[in-house]
Amino acid sequence: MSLEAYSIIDSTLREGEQFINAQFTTEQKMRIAAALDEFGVEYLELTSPQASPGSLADLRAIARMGLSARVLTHIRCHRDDAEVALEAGVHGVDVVIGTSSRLRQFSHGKSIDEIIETASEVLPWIRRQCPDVELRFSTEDSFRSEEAELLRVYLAVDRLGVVNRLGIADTVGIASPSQVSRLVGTLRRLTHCDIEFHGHNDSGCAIANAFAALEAGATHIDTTVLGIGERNGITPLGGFIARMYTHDRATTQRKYRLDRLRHLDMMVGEMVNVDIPFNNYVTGFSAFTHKAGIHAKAILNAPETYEALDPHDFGLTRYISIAHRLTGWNAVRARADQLGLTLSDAHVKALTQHIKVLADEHALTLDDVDNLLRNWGNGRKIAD
Ligand code: HCA
Ligand code: CU
Repeated sequence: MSLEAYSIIDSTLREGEQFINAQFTTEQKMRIAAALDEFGVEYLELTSPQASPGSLADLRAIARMGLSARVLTHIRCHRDDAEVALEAGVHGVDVVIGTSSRLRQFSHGKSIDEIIETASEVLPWIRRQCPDVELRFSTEDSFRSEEAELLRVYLAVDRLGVVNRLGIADTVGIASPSQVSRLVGTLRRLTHCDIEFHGHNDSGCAIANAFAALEAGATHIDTTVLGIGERNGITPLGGFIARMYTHDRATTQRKYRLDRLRHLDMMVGEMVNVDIPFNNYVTGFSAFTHKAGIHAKAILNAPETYEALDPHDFGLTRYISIAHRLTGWNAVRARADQLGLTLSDAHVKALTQHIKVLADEHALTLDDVDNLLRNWGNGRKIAD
């Protein structure tokens, strides 16, 4: 299945701002916006201008940057919010309202009929004010909402004929890929709108759910850099990109500047004071490391044997570790070649056995192995 015509809505400047450690300055927000734009995301979603005076000023500043990415802001289903948002000069507004019984009871207190009534008043009003604005309507906690009620809301909104996109939100990160697929498929069949998916990662399905949404016909996926957001966040941009690359490498490379991913992860990680996890998609320190002798041999012959992602496409390099008991002679030979040493196969094989014995006794470093290689390479076989 070809998945090319989707857009990324990066919400680092909205959902990401809800991450516990995030406290972006205006200058930091502008740097994030510029870096995401350079990477090639199609949209940036920013915090509601109603949140604080600074949020309004930052929204205005970023809307005026003249980026290729379209600037959206995220607002409640209120006329007041919409009015301020439209005055800020955004390309689009992402309107959200909670539909689960919990949110209806504990958040805004509205019944389903009242939600439909509010949406039927606010959305056409926005459209009248701004005929060209991109308008999205989303339900919060879509997957813990009663399905019949949820559909009643979406169908009523679709019938208004003023909305470009319907959003689905897995607000507490409990949906499975098959649930996402079913709901997106249903909306595809029953409505005329584009479909956006926003998925939290509480139970580890955020990337799989985003992919399932696309396969079922979604057109827009929400991400944040490193996945930052409320609690443990949403679909991470890098992980989503890794997924799309393994699905269709050429399209992913055409759409996005993959070599900018590391800069984005590092920059945002620094701003929110977190290290990039060792096993992070693409940019984790072990993402392109290889250890076992059997792996190393195949990697040296044909890297794709054990690499679904080519590090060079992301401006990165692979690392083959040789200083351990699982090492193999092909990898040791490659290191000798790197160091410009001439050793016979018999020598390399004997040295590899020697390394294994040493590594059983104590941890070795690459320097230790390099010294052994140099000594053996010079014809001086040292004792230990
Ligand atoms: C929020 C909730 C939200 C909204 C998602 C959306 C969620 O923090 O306001 O507008 O699609 O996860 O439900 O982020
Ligand atoms: Cu969210």
